Amino acid sequence: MSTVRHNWTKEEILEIYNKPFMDLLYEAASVHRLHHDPNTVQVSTLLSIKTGGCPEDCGYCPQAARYHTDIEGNDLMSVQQVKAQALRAKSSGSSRVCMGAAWRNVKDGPEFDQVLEMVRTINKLDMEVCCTLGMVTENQAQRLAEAGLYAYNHNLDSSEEYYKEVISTRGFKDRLETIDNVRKTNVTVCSGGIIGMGEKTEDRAGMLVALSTLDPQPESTPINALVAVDGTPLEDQQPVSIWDMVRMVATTRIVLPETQVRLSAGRTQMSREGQAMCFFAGANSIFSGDKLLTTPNPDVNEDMEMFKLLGLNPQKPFTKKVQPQTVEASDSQFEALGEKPKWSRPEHKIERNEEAKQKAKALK
Ligand code: SAM
Ligand code: DTB
Ligand code: SF4
Repeated sequence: MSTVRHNWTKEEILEIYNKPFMDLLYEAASVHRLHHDPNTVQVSTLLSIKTGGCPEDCGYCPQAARYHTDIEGNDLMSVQQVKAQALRAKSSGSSRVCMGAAWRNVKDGPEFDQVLEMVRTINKLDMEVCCTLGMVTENQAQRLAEAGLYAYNHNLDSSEEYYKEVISTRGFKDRLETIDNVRKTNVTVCSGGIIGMGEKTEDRAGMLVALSTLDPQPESTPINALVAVDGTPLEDQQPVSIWDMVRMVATTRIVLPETQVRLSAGRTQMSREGQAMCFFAGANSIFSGDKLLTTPNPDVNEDMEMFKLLGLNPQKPFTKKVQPQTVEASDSQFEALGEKPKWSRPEHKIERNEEAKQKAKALK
């Protein structure tokens, strides 16, 4: 019988998060060992296939067009460019490629068709393919599934309450709806969030309530520590302490026992000792490659040295679920519907987001 619980309360999760550190670590490591090989860590490579110029106002994000950040924007990459990057990632020991686009949502048309071809191409390299393209409809999720997509990343990012303090251009419910649309296909769900945005411990627990009560729970959960980028509304946030990071990873492991918990943004601020504590507490995946989407990440060789030092082995692709079959575009059963879904635009004002926007205007 499965021991996965879908009825966690915020109080229960807070009690776990606030346990004496050693008790928390011991409990998380015990849960981890019941469900996973503790010496295997999945290695996933991020690829920003379309960078910058995003219409959304996510307070943490350097790719939002309205803020003034130093990133270089780029149009959608070609399938050939993506294939070359995927081959590089494969040869460096990565089993998954996660392609990110700075879009609010997917729109049917030539660009989405190009992304579908990227999915087919990488799946044929026998690597797991993940996409994070913003909100998707069920039909779009089915088309991604048919192309051979293994996972779709769509983060809840924080608690429902704190979400409103960070983003005004869409609502928390939209995020849940996209996750639901992905769930209707055989694509696995990757959903997690960010800590260090000024949220309270209650919000971290609230996010874990939202993730753990999903049934089934997400197959993977990235835990990002905010990378505070100059020009974004959250530029002045203090770095997350390693103790908070370990507590968050450990608590996530306990409430999402079967999920792959991924150390995501923020690893450049973490020592090897800190990361080792996270792996002990149940993290079993990393983003590798010297860049995340637009910000730095540890060097691949350094990561491999760390794996050697800790006796960790990279997970082979399709260990958790069989490889999806790729259906060619000409044999597709799902046509583009050209839907224009009414994703919400709450448009409430967030003072610090407005300030960052005004500052950017003044600099232009
Ligand atoms: N545009 C799509 C979306 O927002 O769903 C996909 C790309 S978006 C960059 C993917 C995720 O990256 C966000 O949900 C957030 O969790 C994470 N992220 C973005 N900027 C970050 C930052 N500065 N620090 C930590 N995580 C960040
Ligand atoms: C996730 O949870 N973290 C990744 C991935 N999913 C797409 C992105 C992190 C982005 C960090 C900021 C940047 O590099 O732009
Ligand atoms: Fe756009 Fe995604 Fe960045 Fe938000 S997180 S601004 S939706 S790229």
